[in-house]
Amino acid sequence: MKGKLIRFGVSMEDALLEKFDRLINKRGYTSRSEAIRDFVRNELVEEGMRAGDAPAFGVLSFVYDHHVRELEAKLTGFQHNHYESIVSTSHVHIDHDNCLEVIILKDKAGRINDIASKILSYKGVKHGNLSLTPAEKEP
Ligand code: NI
Repeated sequence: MKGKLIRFGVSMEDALLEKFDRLINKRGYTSRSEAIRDFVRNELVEEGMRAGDAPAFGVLSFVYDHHVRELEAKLTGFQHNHYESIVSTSHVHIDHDNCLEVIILKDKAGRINDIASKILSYKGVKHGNLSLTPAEKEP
């Protein structure tokens, strides 16, 4: 599939860009554009796998700064709104500023993905990861 190439600008903190450049260099990319295209494709493939109706377990882990205004209240409120999908939540105080939260979810894969995406999109949630496991054995 060869489409028209469109140029767009990306703004990033210098420290983050430096790390990005080191990462793509390590992985053998010769340009930022090539790396970003691949990263976007990978995300789209992942998204496709996660959109399904199949029952699944999800383990969502993420790090956040608990000083960010209202973030803890938002995270707790959101989880209460989805209590039927959430099996358990663990909280670890990493240091003075940062918390690690691990949430175990049980629902349809697509539903778990929607919940996880929303949590990871909150301002102050620094990074996170969702791991999905089928809840039913393959026939
Ligand atoms: Ni904490």
